Amino acid sequence: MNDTTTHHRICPLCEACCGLEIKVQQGKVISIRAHEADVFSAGYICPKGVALKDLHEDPDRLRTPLIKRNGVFEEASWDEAYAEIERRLPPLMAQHGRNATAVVVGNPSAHKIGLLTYFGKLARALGTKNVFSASTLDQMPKQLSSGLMFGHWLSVALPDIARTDYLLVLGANPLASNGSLWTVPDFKGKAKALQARGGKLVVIDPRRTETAAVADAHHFIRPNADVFLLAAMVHTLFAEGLVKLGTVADWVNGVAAVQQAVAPFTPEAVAARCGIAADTIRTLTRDLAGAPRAAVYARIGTCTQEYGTLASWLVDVLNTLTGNLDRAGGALFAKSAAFASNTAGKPGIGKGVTTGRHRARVSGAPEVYGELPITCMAEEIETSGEGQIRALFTVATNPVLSSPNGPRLAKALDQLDFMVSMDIYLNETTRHADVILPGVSPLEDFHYDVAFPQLSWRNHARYSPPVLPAAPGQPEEWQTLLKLAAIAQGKGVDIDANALDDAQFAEDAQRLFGEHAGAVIAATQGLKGPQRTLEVALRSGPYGDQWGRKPDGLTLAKVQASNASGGIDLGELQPRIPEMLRTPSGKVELAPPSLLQDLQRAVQDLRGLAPDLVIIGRRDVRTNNSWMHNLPILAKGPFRCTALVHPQDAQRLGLQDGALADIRSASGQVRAQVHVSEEMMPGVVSLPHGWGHDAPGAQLRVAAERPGANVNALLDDQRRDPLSGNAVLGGVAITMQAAVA
Ligand SMILES: Nc1nc2c(c(=O)[nH]1)N[C@H]1C(S)=C(S)[C@@H](COP(=O)(O)OP(=O)(O)OC[C@H]3O[C@@H](n4cnc5c(=O)[nH]c(N)nc54)[C@H](O)[C@@H]3O)O[C@H]1N2
Ligand SMILES: Nc1nc2c(c(=O)[nH]1)N[C@H]1C(S)=C(S)[C@@H](COP(=O)(O)OP(=O)(O)OC[C@H]3O[C@@H](n4cnc5c(=O)[nH]c(N)nc54)[C@H](O)[C@@H]3O)O[C@H]1N2
Ligand code: SF4
Ligand SMILES: [Mo]
Repeated sequence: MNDTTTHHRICPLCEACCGLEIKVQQGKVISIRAHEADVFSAGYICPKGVALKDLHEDPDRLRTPLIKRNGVFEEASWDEAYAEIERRLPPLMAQHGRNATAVVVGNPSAHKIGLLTYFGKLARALGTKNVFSASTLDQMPKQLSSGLMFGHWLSVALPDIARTDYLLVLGANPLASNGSLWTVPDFKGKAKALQARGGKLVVIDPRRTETAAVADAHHFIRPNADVFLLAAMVHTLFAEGLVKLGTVADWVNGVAAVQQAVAPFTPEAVAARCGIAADTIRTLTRDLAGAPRAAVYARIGTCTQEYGTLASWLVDVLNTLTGNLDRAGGALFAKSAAFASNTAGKPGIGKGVTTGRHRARVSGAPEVYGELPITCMAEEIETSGEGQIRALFTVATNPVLSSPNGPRLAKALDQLDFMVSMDIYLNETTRHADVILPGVSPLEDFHYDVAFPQLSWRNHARYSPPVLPAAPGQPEEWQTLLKLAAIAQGKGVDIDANALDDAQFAEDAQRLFGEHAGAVIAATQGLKGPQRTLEVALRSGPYGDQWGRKPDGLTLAKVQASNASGGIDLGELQPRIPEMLRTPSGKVELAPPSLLQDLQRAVQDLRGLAPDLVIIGRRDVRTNNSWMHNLPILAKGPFRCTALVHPQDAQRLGLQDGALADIRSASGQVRAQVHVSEEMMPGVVSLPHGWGHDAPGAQLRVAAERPGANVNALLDDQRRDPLSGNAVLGGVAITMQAAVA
């Protein structure tokens, strides 16, 4: 009897969001391959997609809540776990106040609709200003520069790779990472097509990466120098009369202010700082300005540095001043079918963004989009006084490995009075918790992507039903979040998450739809949780059926029905200025005052000397941040946590290929295996993050066999981009010497 069923789901493991075809027999996954008919990813997949089977079956993946009693984790029922939280949290809040609690949310939450749309309810119920996330280890600089320029943090200008003639990439390696803040499955195929049309791909990176290897040109840059290079390129545009605004000319404020601000950044003034010759900077600028259609794209390497927001801003200044903003083949904005703030409210104008509405207690770092820098978390736990963090919720995050000075944070976590982790593993971070609440495996969860269609190379709507049923009694993660929120609000543990959700939905409907609220509630009968939220977002969204007024428009049922045929394609990105702007002026703000002011820091630093030897990070296609080293299919093969060192550096430091070396910084020390590599810029060492799986008490049996070194033990939690609060993850001075046993 052939009882095989075929399912289609998008992959939740990275931002590329590839469509998968999953075959199941007798409740077991028998194969995972690319979904050829997927309208968005068109049959692309990387090795990680296949690993969803290993993730689902991983014996170390938690399926039952754990409660720590006398220092030892014991399996518990959900009722027991909630009761333990009810026993400990409300008294603590009553005694020490709301700001004694904190919540931190991590990367996988962006890939689970239940976590993403319900996490805020827990944060609001706690009522604390101590809200942290992996965003301040990652993309906050781009969110801030986009917010300041275009009025909303998810209005990110995306290269139109299918039509461009010239793509300049800085500090990103999409061949390994599959793209970020740019959902672009099969970057390699698209880059090849660009080259086949006669276009050019140019990469700026301190390492000759996999992406650089397929590019038409690659230039090394000193880590942390992108702001200087980009400012010099903008300077050159003005100096050589290459500025043209193109179709957005009537919608741009601040061109003259930018010209004045970049005056000190001549190519000659920045060349040594960047490690790039002045003539090369001029040529890069002329090529960019001269290409019929061009786009500049930059990611992690440019965000996770001291000038992260400035570099992110200057990328879009270049896009704008070369006439490439908001035109086909340039940098365009997606128009997402659901959840996009730049399709909601009054078109063309908005409140813009404000930061610093409150500040971190110890460092004084400003709030950005409601968050404080994650690197402030340890000191906020350690430092006594009003507002000291005593209770922490972690949601899908592993900051002990992911965040600078992880060892300090690990110690701080032990100082907490109470810690709850929503996570699927007992790992380096969650081992410090008092209660661990496991989430469903992605294969047991329905999904619709909230964030990534707002960042996609093409517009689309795809729905993923659950592939396998969840175990009986296993709540969905949004239900867990609602239960925790209810406990924090003193509503007790007995309250039913679904009833709570109904009540909150009724309130939301009243706020959003006023007199039509009753009709919306009636129209969404039978739906609950994020599925109901999704139905509302789709029907009210820019392609929606507007609750029947546009009968051809999208509804949840229509998107669901397209699942087997690969989803709904909503076409190429289109120009959207001015309609998508949400700035108070209704213009693109090319020269936000806070950025011009911060640029003075870079002016002061123009003559700054870069350290001799610095460390940066990297990604490998078979790993994902800190948590996929336990999956056998990905863990096998060559050891990936190696320190890449240029041959000249290896020679001068007496380091041997394959041997161990001690790497020291002002913050810490690790021992790592050396790999001598011509790929590196001399003076720069590359060590990937997410490793260091040797913490006692973690339950990651495969990962523990080859734990690797934690690069974040070398990084300083006090170094941040001051505007966005983003951590500095590269360009940090180190010394290296051969290890003596
Ligand atoms: N040095 C250095 N550090 C870095 C970076 C770098 O480039 N260099 N990159 C940074 C970046 S970009 C990011 S995004 C951060 C990521 O940092 P984190 O937010 O810590 O993300 P992960 O390392 O992916 O850890 C994910 C956690 O979620 C858990 N998890 C996985 N799936 C689920 C699920 O379905 N439900 C629940 N509840 N939990 C789940 C995992 O067990 C793990 O504990 O790391 C940052 N750290
Ligand atoms: N396989 C895999 N895919 C992933 C992840 C993963 O861990 N593994 N993580 C996911 C996550 S959370 C994210 S945010 C994305 C990130 O996606 P990407 O931004 O593409 O990240 P990386 O591959 O780390 O590429 C960053 C590049 O910046 C370079 N770099 C370092 N410092 C500098 C600098 O100062 N200037 C310049 N110009 N370059 C510099 C590094 O050498 C590296 O090549 O990847 C996602 N996809
Ligand atoms: S590139 Fe790989 S990990 Fe990323 S979504 Fe596609 S299959 Fe999943
Ligand atoms: Mo990330």
